[in-house]
Amino acid sequence: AVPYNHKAIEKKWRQNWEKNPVNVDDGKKQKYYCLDMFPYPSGNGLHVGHWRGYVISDVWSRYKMLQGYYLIHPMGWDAFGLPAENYAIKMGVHPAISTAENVANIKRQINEIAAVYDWDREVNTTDPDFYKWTQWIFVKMFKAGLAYEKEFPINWCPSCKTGLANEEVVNGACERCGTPVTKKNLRQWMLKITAYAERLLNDLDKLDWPEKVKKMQSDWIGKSHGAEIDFEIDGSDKTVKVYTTRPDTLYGATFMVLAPEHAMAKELASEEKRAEVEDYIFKASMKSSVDRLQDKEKTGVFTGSYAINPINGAKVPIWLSDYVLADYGTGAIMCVPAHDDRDFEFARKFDIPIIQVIAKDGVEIENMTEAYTAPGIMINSGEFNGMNSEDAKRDLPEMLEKRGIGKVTTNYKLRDWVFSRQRYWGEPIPIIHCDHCGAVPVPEEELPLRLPEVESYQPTGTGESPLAAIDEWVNTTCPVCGRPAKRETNTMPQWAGSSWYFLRYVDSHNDKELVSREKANKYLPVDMYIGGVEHAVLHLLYSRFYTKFLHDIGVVDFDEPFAKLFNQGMITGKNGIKMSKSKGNVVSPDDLVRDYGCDSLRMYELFVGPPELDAEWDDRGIDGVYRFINRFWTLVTDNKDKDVQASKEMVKLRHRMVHDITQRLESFSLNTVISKFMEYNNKMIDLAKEEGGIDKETLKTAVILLAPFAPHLSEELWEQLGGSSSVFENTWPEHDEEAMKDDEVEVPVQINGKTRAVIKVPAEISKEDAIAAGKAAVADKITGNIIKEIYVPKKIVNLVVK
Ligand code: ANZ
Ligand code: ZN
Repeated sequence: AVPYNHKAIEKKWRQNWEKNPVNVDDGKKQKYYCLDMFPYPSGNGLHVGHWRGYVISDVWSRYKMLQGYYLIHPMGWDAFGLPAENYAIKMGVHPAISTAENVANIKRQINEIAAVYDWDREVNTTDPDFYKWTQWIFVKMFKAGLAYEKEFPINWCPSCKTGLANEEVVNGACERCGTPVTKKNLRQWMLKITAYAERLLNDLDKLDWPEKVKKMQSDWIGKSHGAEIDFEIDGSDKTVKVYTTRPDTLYGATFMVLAPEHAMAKELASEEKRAEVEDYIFKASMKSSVDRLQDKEKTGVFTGSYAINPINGAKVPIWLSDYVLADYGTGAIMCVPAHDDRDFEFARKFDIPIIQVIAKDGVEIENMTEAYTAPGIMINSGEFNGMNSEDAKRDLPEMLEKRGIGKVTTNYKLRDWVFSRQRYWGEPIPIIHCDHCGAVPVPEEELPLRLPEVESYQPTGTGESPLAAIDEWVNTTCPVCGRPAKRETNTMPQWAGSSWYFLRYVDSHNDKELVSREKANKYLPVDMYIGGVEHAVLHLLYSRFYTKFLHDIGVVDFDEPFAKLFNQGMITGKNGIKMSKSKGNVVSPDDLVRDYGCDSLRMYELFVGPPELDAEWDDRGIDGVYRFINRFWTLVTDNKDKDVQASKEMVKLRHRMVHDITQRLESFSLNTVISKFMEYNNKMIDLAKEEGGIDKETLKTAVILLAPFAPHLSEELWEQLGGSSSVFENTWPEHDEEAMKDDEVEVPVQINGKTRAVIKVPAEISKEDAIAAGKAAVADKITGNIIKEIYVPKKIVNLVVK
């Protein structure tokens, strides 16, 4: 037989697919939209880790194609952002040029995977035809009151010299460069994602997503129920509002803490405390968020003022401390050291009284060494004594509301989205500032507002983007009153384009609309979204917000973008270290493709482990997959011309193979699909030997089952088996439960040579199972100890009893 030659076969079928695309919309098929998270076209190229996600999504896509769907399986480029700009600063190359080079390079590398991407749908977020719509969405949000300006201390990366969203700060450091993030007071464009908090939370129920990701989103949205309680300031007619989720502990509030940024922080300072308070406020403002988060030791300053606990009239000192965040709740808290860890620590350090109001098992704890945070029975709480604290927690807010000292509230951790960047390589925010008319959007018909050329990409560090230096661009006229006006010079964050790109794929050449309603309804939403889990609270939340907004303004009819989500694990280098150029542990796919072929590498990418888990890469393992492919090749090519009738055994094997492969595919257990293939391949080889060959239908079935995984090989073998068109024109094989069953045989069960019963068992039953079935059938007839058990396959079970 002709040996397997991956080079020739893969070349042949690539050319063939180009001429005769296998995924076509005949208008009758149902659609299936399988989406990859589109890549950032970096200059580093693809390594075997990048392959994994693309292979997983392609296998799934080809499987869906074989199930008869018309596939939406697009690819594009998330190409705005800091790396291209940093490269421009270093090398002096315009980001548009380096981006185009990188795109061309990565596209070539992605094509090596042989995924069925529909390149006609390709999008690039830096293409004016694309960002026209990114800007259009912004204008619509502005008109809907969801985009607004605000000056406040934002997260600031001193190295990238730009503001960052909360989501871009990881453990207090810049997500991009790892530099500790500080605060800077800047005018920002904000998107009011908080207006969608409740829907973003509730609609998680609709989604077939990993529970882990849903939990991360709901924690990020962070809804909590509690009360706002007013504390009067002693000797003043002013009050301070606190937010608490534990109103049941109100009697135990022995002090109050305000965030240093709280509006009343300064005025609460008494004469003798003023200098100390101002010093503390200043120091807190200089502290980076890392320090604030990581400080082990609590710090604080007493303001010299007191508040009145509204429930019992107790006078409690008011402190400032940076463990209270300015932008959560009311920025002020009532402190209950007996029942809150942070308050306990603070009270211990500054010698503030601790009053226990919840008793553990009904008894007061003597000499508390730590806060008691669990529920219990209320004590030292006047009229509430003896009540269960959980009941009080539920009922108290309403009671306080009735007495006019509080209000039932819910709070969200989710903040509005800081949407401006002081950088060059992003979509210009389409706003014009007019002294008379305020912020005015660029008229929709004038979009796209093109990013102008600049001389220097260097961030200015003054809080203005490099665009601010281009006078001819900045100076314009107001679209409303025609007076001289200035353009907004901030650009959008990288997330802007990726928040909606999946919509554009289904109508990527439309120059009239973002997407036509007809196409949107026909092809969207996305059925399966595949990508890394690192996007759980960033991109995946923003996309949901954008989709809901576009739904609300009537652009699309659905309000969730991604019905199903799959997060693949990472491929790591030795010892689980992330593959990256900087770590020097990158494995390039090129040599492997050259030596083993694309099909082998595709299968090996899956074989390395459960797709949802991280897997350590080891080149050597690919040999096993390559051997399997060769053995399968030989099996098919050796047997394709024999005219063999399928035996009952072979039919059974075929149906079981269809069943096992399909079931594992359906449950996304793609690594075990590969091992099942190996197992069935061996079984087919053995049976073919026994029976002098293997029937065509079994061979064809195996070739179709393998097609999503090894498409070139399958096409070639399909052709050799006499198939007239592509293997992907077939429909996915179905199994027949009846045909999968083992034959049954009747077996006499003897005790000491005497037949006592007859059992029906599968012909291929194991010895243990046959004897167990035999024993059960004659259980009431066994009178002594069994000293020997015999099973002659398909003939007899004999028990020797003494
Ligand atoms: C009194 C109390 C007693 C509290 C007790 C807790 C335990 P979540 O669940 O995260 O919403 N808090 C409120 N605003 C804060 C802010 N701006 N910065 C820091 N902490 C703040 O937490 C709400 C609880 O966190 C609130 O309930 C408040 O402390 C604190 F035994 O009030 B609690
Ligand atoms: Zn004007």
